[in-house]
Amino acid sequence: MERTQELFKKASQRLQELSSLPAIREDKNIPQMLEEKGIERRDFMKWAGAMTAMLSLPATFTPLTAKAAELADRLPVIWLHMAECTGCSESLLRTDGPGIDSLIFDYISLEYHETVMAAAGWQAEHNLEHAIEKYKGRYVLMVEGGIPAGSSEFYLTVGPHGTTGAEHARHASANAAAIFAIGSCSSFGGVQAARPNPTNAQPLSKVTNKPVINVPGCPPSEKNIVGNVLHFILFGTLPSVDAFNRPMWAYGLRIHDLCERRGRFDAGEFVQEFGDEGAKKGYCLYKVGCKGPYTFNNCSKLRFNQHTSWPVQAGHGCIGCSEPDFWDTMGPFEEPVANRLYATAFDGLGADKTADKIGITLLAATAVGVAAHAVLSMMVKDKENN
Ligand code: FSX
Ligand code: SF4
Ligand code: F3S
Repeated sequence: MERTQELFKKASQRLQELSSLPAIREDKNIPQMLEEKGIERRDFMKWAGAMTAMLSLPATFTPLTAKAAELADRLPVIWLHMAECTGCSESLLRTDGPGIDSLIFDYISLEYHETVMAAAGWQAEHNLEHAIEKYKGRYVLMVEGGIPAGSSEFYLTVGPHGTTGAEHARHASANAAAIFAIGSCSSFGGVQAARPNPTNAQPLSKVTNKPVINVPGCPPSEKNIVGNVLHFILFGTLPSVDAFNRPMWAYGLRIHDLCERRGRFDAGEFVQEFGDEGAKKGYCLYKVGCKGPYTFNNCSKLRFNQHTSWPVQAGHGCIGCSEPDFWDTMGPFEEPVANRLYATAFDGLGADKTADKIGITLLAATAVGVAAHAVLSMMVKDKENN
């Protein structure tokens, strides 16, 4: 209890301090902007309540989360793009009816976001320098995409001076208050870094020597992106993280732990092939390749597009997109991993035969979570060496 009170006091003080900083715009603030967009106070508070729960904070923190969202324009966001598909930005900004998350984000990242800003060329470069200078030491840097690091960094250049992606990211990192690698590409290298990684794409954490919080997923949900900003506004510190520098509040549990099909898994009810009777009945997708038992993320709880759906709900297994090197370690995406675990790591038992066996062995293999991922990586490496 005392600890909660302390945290509450700390966050209140922090918000007090932030409110004395100048806002991005003089003529308007976030509550006004939301009102103009037709968001009612009641809905805003409901949203703040949901975000509070998502950040694993007690419900009493809801007014603070609401205040943090209203003060988001004190810590503007600079968002850089490297080698990627822009799916992370899409995840956040292109929901059919913009939610509170995307409205706030849009508002605070107007200073510099290469996809959504109007400027191009020299003007864009000027805007970036201007934003870095103006908000020195207090902007939040978000970087999307893997970063080619050479034989030549010139696989990726940005803007009229031909600045390399790596230089660009290092330069913007130098004066950031907090740095987030958005998406699996920026967190771990992503599809660019998949073998044979022709551009030697690297995660952001290998390019800058400043601390980087990873927010993986290909793409991550809008909630995981905005939740990180809110957390930083509330506490001014980086969240507690797992072994891969992912915030525990978002990546602390496996997809499998909260999956709506988990009862089917436990009962041994599996889709055998796409389109069969089991698929129509919503059976577990493990046998058609679901990697939920090996993947740490909150998709099964929070879903995407304002909580509408997520891969397993849509009928396809999780492909493990928030795990390091998932392109190399999680494939084939429509075959169960246990086929390989049985056949190799577990002494040649052969492919999974019965549903019971899958359940028992899989649970044993995933009880240690991260270790399961290590087993997969090891197997891929072994395969390559042989
Ligand atoms: Fe794409 Fe972002 Fe995947 Fe990567 O997402 S959705 S390739 S994580 O960097 O744009
Ligand atoms: Fe859900 Fe996949 Fe686990 Fe089945 S294996 S319960 S579909 S996460
Ligand atoms: Fe990715 Fe699996 Fe979620 S594929 S989006 S981590 S369900």
